[in-house]
Amino acid sequence: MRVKILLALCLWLGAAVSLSAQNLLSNGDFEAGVAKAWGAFIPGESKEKGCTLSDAAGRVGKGAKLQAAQYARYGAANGIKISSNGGERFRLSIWVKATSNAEPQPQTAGIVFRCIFSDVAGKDVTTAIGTLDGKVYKNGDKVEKANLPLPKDWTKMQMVLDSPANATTLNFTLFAWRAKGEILIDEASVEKVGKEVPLSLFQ
Ligand SMILES: [Ca+2]
Repeated sequence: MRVKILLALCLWLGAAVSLSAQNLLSNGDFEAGVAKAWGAFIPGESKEKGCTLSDAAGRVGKGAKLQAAQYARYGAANGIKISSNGGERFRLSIWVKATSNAEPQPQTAGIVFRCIFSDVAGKDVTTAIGTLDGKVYKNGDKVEKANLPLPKDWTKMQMVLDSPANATTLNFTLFAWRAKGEILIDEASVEKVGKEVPLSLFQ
């Protein structure tokens, strides 16, 4: 009897493990500290705006904090190597929360979630930009006109994308998109999923 229960438990645990897809992003949960696998992406226009990426309390355990003294576009970046054959489906997600001192520049997206597939030479093949209302855009032009409030509670942002042929890297960046103050991030994930998972529709 005891053996049967043990066997049933092993089968149940095995099924549970195979059902939950593997997170391909190194240190996606930030438990090893933001210095491992993550880097601050601060474009030239934001260099003088006091932008930093540092450790902070997360939604679960440790997380990270984006902080800017002035309205700035900058982010936290990570990435994975992928097959150049294309056609692999990935689900990307991250949790975000704006602190009480965070403020978006009026008429901007506040926070965006960007995926760039790039080739072996580092050239962008496909770009996708997700906004807080769940929409996904092919470039940043429309994002500039979005007018979205920052989330005061932990909020999940997600995209499902197919990798294009010739892309060898999936670049994952969570941006403060012209916001100042502190934005918390945690539980970033990139999973390979089946074709039954619906793709994000581009605007
Ligand atoms: Ca965490």
